[in-house]
Amino acid sequence: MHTRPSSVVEAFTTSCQRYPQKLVLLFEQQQYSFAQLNTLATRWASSLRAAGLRAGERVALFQENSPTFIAAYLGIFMARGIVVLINTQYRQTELRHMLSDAGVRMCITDAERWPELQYIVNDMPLLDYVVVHSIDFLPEGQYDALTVMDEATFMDQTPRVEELDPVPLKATDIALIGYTSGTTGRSKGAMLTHGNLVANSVAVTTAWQWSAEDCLLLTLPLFHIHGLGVGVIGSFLTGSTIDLRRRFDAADVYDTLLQGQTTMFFGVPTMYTRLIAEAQQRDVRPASIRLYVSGSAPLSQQTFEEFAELFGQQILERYGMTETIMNLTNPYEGERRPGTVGLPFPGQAARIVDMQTRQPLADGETGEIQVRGPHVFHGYWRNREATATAFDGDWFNTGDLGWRSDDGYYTISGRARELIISGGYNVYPREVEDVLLAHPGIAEVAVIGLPHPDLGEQVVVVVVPQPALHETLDTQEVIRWCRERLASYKKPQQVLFSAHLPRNILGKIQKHILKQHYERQE
Ligand code: MLC
Ligand code: AMP
Repeated sequence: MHTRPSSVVEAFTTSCQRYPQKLVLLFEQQQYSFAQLNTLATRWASSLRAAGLRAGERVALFQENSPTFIAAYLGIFMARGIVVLINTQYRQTELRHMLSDAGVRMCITDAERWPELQYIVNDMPLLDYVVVHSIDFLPEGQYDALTVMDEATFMDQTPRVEELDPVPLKATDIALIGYTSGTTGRSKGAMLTHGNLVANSVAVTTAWQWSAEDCLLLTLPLFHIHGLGVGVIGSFLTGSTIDLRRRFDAADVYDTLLQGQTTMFFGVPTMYTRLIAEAQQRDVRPASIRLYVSGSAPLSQQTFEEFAELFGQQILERYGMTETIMNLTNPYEGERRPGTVGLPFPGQAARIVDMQTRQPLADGETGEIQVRGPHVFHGYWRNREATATAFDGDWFNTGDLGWRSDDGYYTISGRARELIISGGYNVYPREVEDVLLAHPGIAEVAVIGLPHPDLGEQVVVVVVPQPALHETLDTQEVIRWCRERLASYKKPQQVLFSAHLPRNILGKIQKHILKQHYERQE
């Protein structure tokens, strides 16, 4: 038994010492051994330091999956910085909020993202460095007190160093901030420590029998804890290989599975429904791999069964969230029970409490799921109030509703907070409503989630137009308005017009009535 590393860097460098020549990362035509990735990450760290990054300062990663993402991620830790994760689809308003709330000092982005970022950089007083990679030519711009550089120039500004002299990171040091929303529209930065990430990774890799022999096909975006906190850190810890893709593509995944080097695949349910559709068009089936995992959204029994029939394997469903990384898992060796999210990972605890009394409930009774353990986050960034309400002593309130069977399997049955999960991305109705209410042609609006065959749930808006302007407001205009102001996955898939919205005697919109009404019409 090895001693537990105290940081993500120590987990990685321990594997570097053990397996220097082993491949840790495959991406398009490139491949990196542990030693090569270490050299690259160390160069990032020394360049960040040379650019003035100090311990505890925040560096945003706003880019698509690439080796640069992973090297910069490690480099920021080696330089003792804090990583801020940003969804690549975010538009100006979302970027402005997160970069200013986190007080981001540097941002590492790519050519495709840079034009969107460019709009707001001058409004971020703390931001003083932007590094753009995968760009051939950086157009000149006027940036007050801001340095914008391409990756090569940034890396060349510092002498080559093979080793940094790091003051070892402690388990209590903050590693990253992931933005997530609760009941309000404004997203909050969840702070995960190095100790949280490593402890959860030890639990996950133990439970799933993950070893240095594994090769993980990773198509999930690296700006969420599913891809990064589970996929990347688990691979560093175990000394295994990541076969990274820019993004998910069902045909490409299927072809890769047919080649036979993959041992694990992690996905959201939408990816599995698309893999089933892909299999239905193919004559050949991939051989069994060691493990298929699904999470981030509910996996339907139908998908579980169709996949088992076509691929001859049961998907292992697990449950997590940004604040706690992974919470519950179906067993690797025992029964994988469809419709459930399994049992707590080793070293972590869960329970169900009554929504009103906050007292633990008996098996079979439905209440809020609470979790406790070394994986539970440090709190919300600069938001003591939100942190205080998120905890009940040392139990974290997940905001998810569920029940436990008498043999310990948890089932998620709903959510205490308003949330739509579309293709594994969370959409908070309130945020979309706030954006739509600013439209001059909209008098009232309600955003609800309805079932969707591919995405699980879809964003649906019910609009009451301003009487004088109702003729100019159409579906296209509502979608265009959202698209300009929000990440594209938050835009409505359906726009429904209504003369009024059902409200209770206090004036609150009764969304359950709207949902029932439109679900019946589907
Ligand atoms: C993309 N689009 C979506 C969408 N993803 N719309 C609604 N919901 C989604 N999830 C839209 C884009 O905005 C775009 O619209 C169009 O679809 C094509 O974009 P794309 O990038 O080509 O989409 P696609 O490849 O089809 O993406 C689907 C997907 C992706 C399922 C591969 O959504 C995905 O990678 N999801 C994983 C999310 C994830 O990692 N979640 C983990 C969160 S952590 P347009 O109109 O602009 O063309 C967490 C904790 C835990 O939840 O337990 O893990
Ligand atoms: P996020 O805030 O983006 O980290 O999303 C976390 C939320 O995703 C959880 O609170 C759950 O509501 C949901 N979630 C994650 N995994 C599952 C799962 N296996 N089944 C149902 N919901 C899930």
